[in-house]
Amino acid sequence: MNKGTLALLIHGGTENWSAERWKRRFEEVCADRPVWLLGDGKGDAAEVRYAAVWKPAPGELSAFANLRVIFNLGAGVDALMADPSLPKVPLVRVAIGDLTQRMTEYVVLHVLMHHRQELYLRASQREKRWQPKFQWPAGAISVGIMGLGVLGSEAALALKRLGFRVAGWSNSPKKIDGVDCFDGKAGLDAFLRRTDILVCLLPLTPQTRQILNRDLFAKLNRTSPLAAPVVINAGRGGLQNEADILACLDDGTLGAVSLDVYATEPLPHDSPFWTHPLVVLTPHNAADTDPDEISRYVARQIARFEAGEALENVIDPARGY
Ligand code: NDP
Ligand code: OXD
Repeated sequence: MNKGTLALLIHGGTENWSAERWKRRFEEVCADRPVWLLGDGKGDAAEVRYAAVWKPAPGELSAFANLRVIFNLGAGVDALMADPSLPKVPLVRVAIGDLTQRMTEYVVLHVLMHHRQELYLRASQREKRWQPKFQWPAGAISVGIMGLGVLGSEAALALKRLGFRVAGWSNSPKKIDGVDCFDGKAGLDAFLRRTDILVCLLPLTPQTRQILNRDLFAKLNRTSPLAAPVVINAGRGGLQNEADILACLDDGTLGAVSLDVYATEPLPHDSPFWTHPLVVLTPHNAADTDPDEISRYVARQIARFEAGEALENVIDPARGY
């Protein structure tokens, strides 16, 4: 029997994420089924049962009338959810240890960077200035994580182990050992009030768009042991109001930011973020996941599906994540 074709819809990406590289990987891990790269012109759209996608063009997936499952090759599905023609089949996202571990590294790195006054110390080095400032212990600093899902909960535990006071905020109530958990609109202000370093690991949905704005920044701990609160965003650029970030850095509402994601990516050359002394910028690589692991994960999900088992990490279309 002809196994359902897996179609790959891959756009953009680095050499390691190129369409051809993905095709070779999937041919290896799905050796018993045809793997069709959209654009190579050889496949029959009616035979396609599965699609693995990275930044597909809006409408592209609607070409497959017999599609059963869509696999997004990343964790965030906001771009797919914005496509009104997205086929109404299960949409599976990536949630694997390799990605989580890399995001935890990013969060720990940037929390420590701000806690240990790295911006000040690097500037001192450039100016040959031997002038250490008082250093608070980790236990004096409250880190607040927006989003206590796969990524946020793991980062929370790692920060807890380093001695920080850690809180988190999510949609539904959570219980995580040693982490103060807040939820819903009603819990947001209390969560912000105690937060010195805010880490955002939310998905981008209509409810969270531009949630990182001046009103929210003004509610962070105004008596922070850090000179002013710090924001770290590795969720999505659409979560942040970029004009507000710049204005709040300039008037002291915020002390510094670390940004991995932006409203427009790649970040335009004329963005003030590139040169702002209080911005630590990375090019959306907080969790640059191993593609071999991702292709094996997708192959495992297809095997589960065909064995009649439940798919894992399926998006809830009503919630949008
Ligand atoms: P999850 O779906 O596991 O977790 C999302 C969390 O956000 C959940 O705790 C959820 O609450 C909470 N949440 C969602 N909406 C709201 C809301 N309106 N109010 C309060 N809390 C809310 O996602 P992941 O942890 O796997 O990933 C999070 C995001 O990180 C991705 O969507 C993606 O955008 C981004 N990402 C960025 C990467 C990068 O390299 N920069 C790499 C990978 C992901 P609840 O638990 O109650 O549902
Ligand atoms: C993702 C990402 O969503 O890379 O996985 O941002």
